[in-house]
Amino acid sequence: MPPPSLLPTLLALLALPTTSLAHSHLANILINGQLYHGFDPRPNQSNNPSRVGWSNTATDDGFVSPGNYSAASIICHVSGASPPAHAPVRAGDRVHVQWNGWPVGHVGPVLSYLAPCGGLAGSDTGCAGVDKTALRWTKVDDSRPVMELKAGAGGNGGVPGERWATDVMIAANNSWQVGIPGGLRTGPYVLRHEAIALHFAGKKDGAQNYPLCVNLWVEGDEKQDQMVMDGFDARAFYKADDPGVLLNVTAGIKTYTVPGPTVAVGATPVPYSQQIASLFKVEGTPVVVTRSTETVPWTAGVTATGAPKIKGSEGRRVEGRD
Ligand SMILES: [Cu+2]
Repeated sequence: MPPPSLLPTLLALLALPTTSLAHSHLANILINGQLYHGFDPRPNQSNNPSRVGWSNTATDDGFVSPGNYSAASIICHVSGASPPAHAPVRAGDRVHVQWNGWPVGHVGPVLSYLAPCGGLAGSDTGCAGVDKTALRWTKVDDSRPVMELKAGAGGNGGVPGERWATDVMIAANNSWQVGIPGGLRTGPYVLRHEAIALHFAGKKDGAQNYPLCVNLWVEGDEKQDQMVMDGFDARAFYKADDPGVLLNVTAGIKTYTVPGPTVAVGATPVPYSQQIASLFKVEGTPVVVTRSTETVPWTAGVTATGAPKIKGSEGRRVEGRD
């Protein structure tokens, strides 16, 4: 505990929007009480080989700018690359993703998209083997209303504490629950979870997108009607002058226009009132995909991405038991 005289200074520092400090990444993925690992891009971090979070080269824990909205870095962050492992989840479950903290000043929407990997070239290793530019996305959550004006706050909307989606996320221990639609069919999917920080969005190219990807293996419920998936290319989601990414949030705004596609029919976003912190109970066992349609539990000897082809076979080697 610091001396009382220092406290106001420390609190003021915490509230400052920072340019180079205190960005973030997805650290943990929690599903039904089980923990799966995200990816920490900062230098000298040891990342779990069985992580389900895609790697990236944003070593400053930073963001993608509007100037790169049509570049590959907007798909799954800078040089995003799939790990071999996938976190198992049932259609209809909730996936709880947790950031490594979130700065109070970084207000904005929290968005989630899913893309199936099944059927794409390379999907014999699930999402590990596919070309990310071939992924086609369906929006499953746009955190609407994104900003909920506090009653009696005088209409000074836009500032931290006015119940932006990011305020709700911070209150839930920097986490967000993503509803996995009950109508998904069985197979490998990439979850693209994205927060957009708007504290500098009043100037062109000032918004900060944090698009982080996670591999899931969804067990579908065949009794459910199958959801119709959309086919959006992430490089066409946003434009630098969209009203949801080029706006001054400190100016007292009353409405906010969510950027990107609309949420798909059949999606099951989790409302603010149900966004709660959750704790993991045990470490989960991710799976690797074999023969496109089946999985095996992760083992220490698993190799998938870039593994040499088995001689005389078109199939990739997806597991190696030493
Ligand atoms: Cu930041």
